[in-house]
Parts: sequence; C-alpha cells; structure tokens
Amino acid sequence: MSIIFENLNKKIAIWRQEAKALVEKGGNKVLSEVTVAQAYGGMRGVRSLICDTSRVPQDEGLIIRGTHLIKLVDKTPEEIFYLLLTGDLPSKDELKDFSEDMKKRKQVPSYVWDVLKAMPKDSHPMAMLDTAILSMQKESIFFNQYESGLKKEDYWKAMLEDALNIVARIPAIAAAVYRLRFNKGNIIAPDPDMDITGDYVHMLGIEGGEEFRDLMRLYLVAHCDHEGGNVSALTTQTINSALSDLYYSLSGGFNGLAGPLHGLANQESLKWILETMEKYGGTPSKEQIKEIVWDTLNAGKVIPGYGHAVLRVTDPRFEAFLNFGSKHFPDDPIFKTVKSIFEIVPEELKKVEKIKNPYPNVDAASGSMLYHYGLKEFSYYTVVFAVSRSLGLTAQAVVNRAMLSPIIRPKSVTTQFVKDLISKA
Ligand code: CMX
Repeated sequence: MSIIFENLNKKIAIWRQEAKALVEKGGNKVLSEVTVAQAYGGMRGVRSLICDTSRVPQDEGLIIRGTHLIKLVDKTPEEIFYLLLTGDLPSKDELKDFSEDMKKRKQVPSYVWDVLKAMPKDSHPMAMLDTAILSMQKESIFFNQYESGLKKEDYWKAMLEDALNIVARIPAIAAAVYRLRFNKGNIIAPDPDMDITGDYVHMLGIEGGEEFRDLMRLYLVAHCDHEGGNVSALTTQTINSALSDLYYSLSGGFNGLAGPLHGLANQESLKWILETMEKYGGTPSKEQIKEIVWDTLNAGKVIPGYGHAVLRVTDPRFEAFLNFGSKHFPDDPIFKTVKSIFEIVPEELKKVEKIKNPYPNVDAASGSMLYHYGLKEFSYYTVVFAVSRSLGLTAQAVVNRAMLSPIIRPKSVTTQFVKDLISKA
C-alpha cells in the first residue's frame, strides 16, 4: 500500500474531529440565507456545501488547498493530485511513491476499446469519454467491497483506490478517444515508465516536443478543480453521496462538464474565434471585434469564454495561458486574436447591465494553445479539460467519503409556496 493511504489516514482522523467539534460548537450559526431570487436563479451565492480541496474567491480565482494557482503553475499533475487529496504538496519520497503507484494502475481493461469502437463514428468525444468511464463500473473496488460489507469509516479507502485507478487510466482512454474519433491510426499503448503528462502526450501521438508537453502539464494543472458548487463538481458529489461509486459519479459529472455553459465553452470559444478570423480574413481590428461581439449578443448568443458564475475578475487560469502564449508563440495569429479580443470584449460586455462578470474565464484562451501545437479538433478540447478535472472531482469524492458526508438532499418548494410566502409578506 502506498504512503498516501497512511498519510491520509492520519489526516482524516484530525479532519473528522475538527468537523465534529465545529458542528457541536457552532452548528446553529447561519452560513447563508436563501432568497426567492436565488432559488429561481440557480442557487447562485448560496453557501451550503463544504469543499476543502479548493476555493474560488470572486476577486482572486482558484486557490488550491490554500495556495494560489499562480504559485502552482510549475507543478505536475501528480503533485497537484496529491495536494488536492491530502492538503500538502508531497515530499520527494512521497511523490516518488505516489507516482510509482499511479504508474502501476495505468492498464485499461481491453473491453473499453471495444465499447469505444462500437460507438457511432460521429459521437461527441465527451460522450465517448463518459461512456468509457461508465463501462468500467464493474471494476469499482468501492462497489465490490460495499457489496460484501464495508465499514462506513473505511469507505474512503476503497474510494481512494477507485480514484487512483481512474486518474491513472483516464489519459489512455482520452488519447484513445482522440485517435479513434479523428482517424489518427491505432490506439497507442501506455508507456509504463512515463508520468501522467508525458504518457498522455505520447498516447495522443502529437509531435509537439518539450514545449507541447509543458503546455499539457500546465493545462492538466490549471483545470484540476474549481471548488464544490460548479455543475460537474456538484453533480459528481451528489451522485457519489448516494454511495454510487466513482465510475457512476465521475461519468455523471463529466456529462455536466460537456455543456456549452461549462466545460464545452473552450470548444465554443475557439470556434467563435476562428469564425471571426474567417469573416475578417485574419486577426480582426478593434472595430471588427466590436462588431462581431454585438452581432453575437444581438443574435441572442453568449460570448464563449467570457463571464463566470463566481469570478468578478480576469480568471488567473486565463492569465497563465496568456503568459505561456506570450512566451512561446507571441506572433501566432490565433493567439494575437485572443489577445485583441481580451482588449475589447470586457469593455463591451460592461455595457450590458445584466452581465455580472465581463472578464475572460479559462476557456477564452485554452483552446488556442492546443490549436497552436496541432491539436486542431476543437470538439476534443473538453476531453483534455476532463482529464485534468478528474483530479479535483475524485479528490473531492474521497474527502467527502472520509468525512462521512451524508446523502445530498436539499428541500424544494412549489411555486404556490413562493406565492403564499410573498402574499403573506
Ligand atoms: N455573453 C453574453 N451574455 C452573458 C455572458 C456572456 N459571456 N455571461 C453572462 N451573460 C448573460 C447570461 O446569459 C444572463 O442572461 P439571461 O439573464 O438573459 O439568462 C445574464 O448575463 C446574467 O448572467 P450572470 O449572472 O452574469 O452569469 P451566470 O452566473 O448566470 O452564468 C456563465 C455564468 C459562465 C454560464 C455565463 O457567464 C456564460 O454563459 N458565459 C459564456 C459561456 C462560458 O464561457 N462558460 C464557461 C464558464 C467556465 C466553466 O465553467 O468552464
């Protein structure tokens, strides 16, 4: 058994005691009140979940286990996964042990390839990824141990086994989705000696060299988690709270990530940028960007990659990608367009009163990075996002099981209830 089980065991005892004491001491303190507008408005701003893997202050952006993303952009997915799970960056020995453990878990059951090959040729890559994960449900250690009797206090151990297996296998599955869906030739087998990033790039079969590997490392770090209330996180945790195992829950969460208002926005954003460039025959002028922004808004569409349910500043993940592009390919015409759009769009969106955040989110830049290195099939981009987000979603699930979190079941009210409430007032 790898060191992380031992380390987490110690941490979990402390976390459980801490939570128990907090509920005993301050269980009746109010975190949030819920207004009628919030109930009708997607529960925006309602504080009703505990999530310790990361937090997203509206004026700062992603903070992972207490450290701002900007200070973590040089880390590897293995280090970040360990951090999300335990709350600490691993020591050298812990990282070696953790990475070796992950490498041993890479092999994907061969029936997954049959499932993927049997899917319609024009399936969306996210539908392929989600189906592949669900098809492995019978492998769940949690499911099988639960069937034969497992103590509640030990749920997390089986859940951690599932989390490590899933995260170790996702790069191979995601790479296979790419190669099958876009006719890139045979599936490339994992290399037992490679780390997560290196092996994912190797299995995609894209020749981008050291620089592309570095971009993918950054990509896998930047998208790893975004607190507990976003669609994919809340969905994963809700399904998981019914003690449905991680294969069921992660697949469900990813179905949410596949929506255009969430993870699919990176695909939509690059599509919008390329359409704009095609319309104007290259990098558009400021006036042309203004024109296309208003054409898009007047057509009743959103500007993909802009706005956020929580953030009220430029997303630091967007900034991290902007820095990467400025360093490695400042003259790339698509990257230049991304920058020009960034100079214009926030000022235009500020003119629309209802839009609460006119600034870019991560999806406004991420696609253009992949495109530069030859990953041009933009319907695939959400899959790369999902590979990264599997770190946070599975870590959240392990922590929730460790904390003995109950089934999620908020109360709904009827329209009549709201009418009565308002008329009484
Ligand atoms: N372009 C046009 N209109 C926008 C907008 C944008 N980029 N962002 C918000 N709005 C609109 C909303 O559609 C909403 O309009 P209606 O009241 O007519 O429905 C209004 O402004 C108020 O929205 P908000 O409170 O500012 O934002 P929400 O919390 O409701 O929604 C989000 C957040 C991300 C869904 C929204 O900003 C959006 O659709 N952005 C474009 C899609 C996108 O980039 N999504 C990726 C988000 C990051 C991620 O999850 O990966």
